Amino acid sequence: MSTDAVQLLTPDGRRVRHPDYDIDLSHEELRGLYRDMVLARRVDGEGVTLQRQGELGLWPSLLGQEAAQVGSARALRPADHVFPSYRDHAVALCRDVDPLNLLAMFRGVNNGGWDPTDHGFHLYTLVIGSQTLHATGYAMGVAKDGAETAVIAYFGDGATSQGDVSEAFNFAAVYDAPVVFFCQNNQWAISEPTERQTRVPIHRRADGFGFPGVRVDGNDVLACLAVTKAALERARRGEGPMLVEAYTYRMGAHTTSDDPTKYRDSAEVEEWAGRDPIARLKAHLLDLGAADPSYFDAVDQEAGELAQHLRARVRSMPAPDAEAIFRHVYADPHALVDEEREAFRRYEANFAVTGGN
Ligand SMILES: Cc1ncc(C[n+]2csc(CCOP(=O)(O)OP(=O)(O)O)c2C)c(N)n1
Repeated sequence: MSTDAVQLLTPDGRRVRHPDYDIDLSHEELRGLYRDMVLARRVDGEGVTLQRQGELGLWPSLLGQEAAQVGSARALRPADHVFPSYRDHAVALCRDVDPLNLLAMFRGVNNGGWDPTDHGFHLYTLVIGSQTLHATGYAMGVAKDGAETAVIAYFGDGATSQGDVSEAFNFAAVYDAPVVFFCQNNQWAISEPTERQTRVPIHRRADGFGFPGVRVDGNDVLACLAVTKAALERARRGEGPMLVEAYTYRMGAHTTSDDPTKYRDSAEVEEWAGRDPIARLKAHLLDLGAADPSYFDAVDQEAGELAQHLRARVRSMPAPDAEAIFRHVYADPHALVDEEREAFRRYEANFAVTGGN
C-alpha cells in the first residue's frame, strides 16, 4: 500500500486529481468549507485567549487541524454518529453543537452540555483511545439494527499506542462494523513525536487487522472530505471499517498547560505554517473565481461577531451548583456518594465568609 498521502489541493491551492478519491463540489460548497474552517479557527482562538485571561481552566487548541476536522465532518450524514476526542471543536461545530457548550465545559460549568442523540456527536473523551471501542460497539449495534448509520471515531497518533485502539480495530474488522477510524496524526502526543510511537506509518497498521488504511493530506480539506466520504460509504455498504490517517500538524501547544518550545523545533512549526489549510482553500477559491475579497471580509466579520458573543456569554456564565457533581452518579442514593457530598460540604464551609470587621 502506498504511503503517499491523497491530495486534491496542493499547498499553493492548485487543484490536482486523484484516481481513487476525488470529489467535485459546487462553488457554494467550497465557500461553505472555507467558512467552517474560519469560524472553527476563531472559536479555537477565543478558547486559548479566554483561558489565558483566567476564564477557562484549560483549552486544547485545534490550530492547524481545521481541514482534517471540517473535511471529514462534512462527509457525514445527519444520522451518522461521531465519537470524538477532546480537540475536535471543528467537528462539534459541523454537528451544530453550540460552541458555548464547549467553552462551558472547559470552564468547568458543565460536563459537556449537549445531548449526543441531538447531534450524533458523543461527549468528548479524555481517556486516550477509549472512544474507538465505544464507536465500534455502537457501530456493531446499528449494524444489527439494520440502520443506515455509519460511525466515525476521532483520535490522535498517540492514541494508536493504546491497547484499546488495537482491540477496537480487531473487533471492527471481524464484525465488519460500519465504523471509520479517523486518526489525526498531528505528529505529537504531547511531547512524544510519532517516530517514538510506531515503526510503521499509522495507516498501514490497518493491513494487519484486515481492512484498508489510507493516508490523506490532513491540511487539504477536499482530500479529507473525499477520502472520508468513500470510507463512510464503504461502511454503509456493510464492507467494514477503514482507517484514515490525516497527516497534519498541531500548530499550537498540546493544551494551554503545555509549552511546546521545550521539545520541538521552531523550524518545523514554520515549515507547517506554509501548509496552512485555510490559506490553501482561499487560494483555490480565488483561482476559481468562486469568491471575491468581499466574501472573505464577510466571513471575517461573522467570525469576529461570533467571538464577541462567545466572550460576553462566557464571562457572564453563572458558577455551577457545586453539589451537582454528586447528582446522577447512581440512580438511587448511595452511601459512598452521600459521604463524599458531606465531606465536600465541610470543605466548602471553610471558605464561608464569617463576617467582616
Ligand atoms: C489512557 C490515557 N493515558 C494517558 C493520558 C494522558 N494524555 C493526555 S493527552 C495525551 C497525548 C495524546 O496524543 P494524541 O493521541 O496524539 O492526541 P493529540 O493530543 O495529539 O490530539 C496523553 C498521553 C490520558 N489522557 N489517557
